[in-house]
Amino acid sequence: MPLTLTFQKFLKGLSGKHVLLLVHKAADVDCIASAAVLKNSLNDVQFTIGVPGYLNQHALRLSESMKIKHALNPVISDFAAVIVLDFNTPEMLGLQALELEKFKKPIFIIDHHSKTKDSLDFPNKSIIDPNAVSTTQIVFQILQELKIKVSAGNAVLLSAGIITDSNDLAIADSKTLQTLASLLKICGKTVSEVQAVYEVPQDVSERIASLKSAKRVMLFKAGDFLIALSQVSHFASNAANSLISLGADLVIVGFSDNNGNAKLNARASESFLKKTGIDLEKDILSKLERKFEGTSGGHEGAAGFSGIAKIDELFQESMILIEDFLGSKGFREKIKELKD
Ligand SMILES: [Mn+2]
Repeated sequence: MPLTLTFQKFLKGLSGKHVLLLVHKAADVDCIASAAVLKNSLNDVQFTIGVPGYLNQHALRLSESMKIKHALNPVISDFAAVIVLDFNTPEMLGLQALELEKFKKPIFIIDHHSKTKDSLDFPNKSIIDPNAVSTTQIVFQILQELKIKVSAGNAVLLSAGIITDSNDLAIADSKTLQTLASLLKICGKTVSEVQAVYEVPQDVSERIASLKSAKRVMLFKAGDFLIALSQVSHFASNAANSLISLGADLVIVGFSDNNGNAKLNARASESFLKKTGIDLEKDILSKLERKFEGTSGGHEGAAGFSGIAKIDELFQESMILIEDFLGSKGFREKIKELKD
């Protein structure tokens, strides 16, 4: 049975009703775009786009530039039905997981993530295709099967989901590129014109901070890993991200003022996270609290510390913790400073 028939059947009973298009926590471009396109395309149903928690910065930018209305932390039980988009485990809802698990009215899932043992399972009420690079790719297929015309605006949204979820096309296969080609033809845009719809423009002071942090970088090498430390007083998190894009594996950008108030921002690259299994918050920044007055927060790939300390002392202690961590994981090479 063509995948869309099940969806059509599901929609049939919902005409005129209030249905929630529910995306995952830290909503990304793919899920917001999928929700917006379904809302724009299926006119018989009254849709609300619901976001648990918050949108990531690209999704937020997309929702502003494409005027996508959404409700934060919607009351799930208020709706006649729920369409789950771009996830299939309740855990992806964060604090609202239980609310969905308790929801007894109809639920339909459209997703491209592989199922796990924790996946929600509704026979004949899901389209889960792990071969699709993005949920928007599945949504496009649904619209084609339902013979619903894709407007230029919807083509931009569907393309945006494909581009972001394929890691800027790095993992796009021929089918993905064929789909994208048809969508770009409809909206008459190039890939970079679609990216401009969700990319966040940085103002001049943010860019100055990033460039200064690159100029002031202290670089260390441990085997094939590069660790970068740098100091800027503002926009440290942007600066840390830009040092990662320049090729560092682990970055700590920080600053302390004359009163001894200090802040650190740490970032790790995807490949460093995968190879070492590091959790920046758990393994490094939270351990600074033992030696310095202050608090840390964050998660594996991005974390921060703020407290009372001199920046040099914070850097020094961080490097000791990093060396200990790498040593404990079998990366025994001593960290050496790279001087030019
Ligand atoms: Mn996705």
